[in-house]
Amino acid sequence: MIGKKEKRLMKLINPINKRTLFVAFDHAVEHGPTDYEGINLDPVRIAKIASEGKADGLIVHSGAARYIRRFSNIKVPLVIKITGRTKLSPKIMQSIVTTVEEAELIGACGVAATVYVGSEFEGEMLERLAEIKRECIRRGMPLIGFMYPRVKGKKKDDLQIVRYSARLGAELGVDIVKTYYTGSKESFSKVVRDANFVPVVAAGGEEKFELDFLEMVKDIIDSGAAGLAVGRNVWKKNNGLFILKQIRRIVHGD
Ligand code: FBP
Repeated sequence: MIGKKEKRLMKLINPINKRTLFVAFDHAVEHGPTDYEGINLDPVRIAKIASEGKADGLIVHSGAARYIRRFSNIKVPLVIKITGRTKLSPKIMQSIVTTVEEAELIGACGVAATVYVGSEFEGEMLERLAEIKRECIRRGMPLIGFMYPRVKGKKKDDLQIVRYSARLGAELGVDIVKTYYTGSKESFSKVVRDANFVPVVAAGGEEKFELDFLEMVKDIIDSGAAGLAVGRNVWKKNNGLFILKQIRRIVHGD
């Protein structure tokens, strides 16, 4: 019999091609609205793009999720980010900001939690990951681990530490690992191979020229990754919906 978790996962990952495409919109928490001056940060606007571009999920915090549910009838599957931090704090750490119970009440198909692997607060974040997993298991809720390296003196997309971080997520039992793209399909295929018992998705990263970004998407898929979670390269663009549709064509072939 298919359990709650499998049913939810089937909404987030295409059960036939095993691929997925998320739109990520947790940036106003992590970076603040002032980093995106001039961009319309209304969650309903972004949810509309995600839905019309047929994203497999939209990653948002609980307040934005509630707002989308209340003020629109957009049907995109929601993944609720349950950890967070602001860039105003010097601590490289994410706290639990929403419970799995709350995410379930809002109707989420999954929850997402960040671990800064290698940060001096890694221990606390891993303990919190254990608490989150316990609740996810109890409620049949898929967990996406944002396994993000934060090692002093190292670039965030350094291959060795990205490989280590992705593998850590797989070992610790998250359902989907999301991590930084390492810049080439050859290098990212190592990340995917190391964590090959869970789907691995790449973060989109900073805004790029459209064609360069689409080239990167092709490389991500050719590396064997399950897909990607794209934020700025969609909702910062004037033609975000058009770009998302192009990304979808590469990820899912339709
Ligand atoms: P992008 O496609 O814009 O990179 O979004 C992916 C994401 O993981 C977001 O979910 C998150 O807010 C952001 O990147 C974090 O980026 P960073 O760790 O570089 O601050």
